[in-house]
Amino acid sequence: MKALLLIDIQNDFIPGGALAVPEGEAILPIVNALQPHFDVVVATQDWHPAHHKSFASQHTGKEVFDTTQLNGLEQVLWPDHCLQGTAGAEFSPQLEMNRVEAIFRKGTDPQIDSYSGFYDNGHLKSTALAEYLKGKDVTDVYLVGLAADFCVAFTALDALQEGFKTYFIEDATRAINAQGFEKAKAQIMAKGGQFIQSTRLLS
Ligand code: VGL
Ligand code: ZN
Repeated sequence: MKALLLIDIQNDFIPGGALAVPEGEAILPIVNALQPHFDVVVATQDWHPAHHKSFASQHTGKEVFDTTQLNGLEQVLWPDHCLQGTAGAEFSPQLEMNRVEAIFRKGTDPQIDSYSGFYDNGHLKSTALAEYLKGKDVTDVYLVGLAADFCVAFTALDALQEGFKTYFIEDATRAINAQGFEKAKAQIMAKGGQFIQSTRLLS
């Protein structure tokens, strides 16, 4: 079985949002067109409480996009984004949601950041996404969403580690940083992940 994972397609990651990914809106028609080609469609949702430790606002003397250490891991400090219950945390109104059968929220622990849909950055806690997909006999996962170099990339690495055949639909993602994306891409390919274009699935 094949699953399409919609990663963090939320207002805050789209131009106009708090942590806008350049051209983030361009993926929406592609993501919507892809959905009917899959057995299972699930979504992840970045869902932070106020005062989340990934926010630069919580670290005196630090600016947005500075880095710090958090629980022994390097942490980029972000603008406040995807606050629980706010419009920025909602899925884009242009995202087709009827086929989405489950939503996995992440980043809910104020002390721990969570890019991947499967685990937090330190692999301390699971979202149960892997078990959910395995319970549906999913063997292949296809990734779309925002941002290519953070949440989509981390989800791809965890999917590979969980033993899923992993496809990164490159034109259905956009990155915050092009160089960061190239680095992540090399890492994912080295672990067996494949990068494809949506046209391969849509024709
Ligand atoms: C993301 C930074 C912080 C993402 C989430 O969805 O890629 N990036 N939180
Ligand atoms: Zn976040």
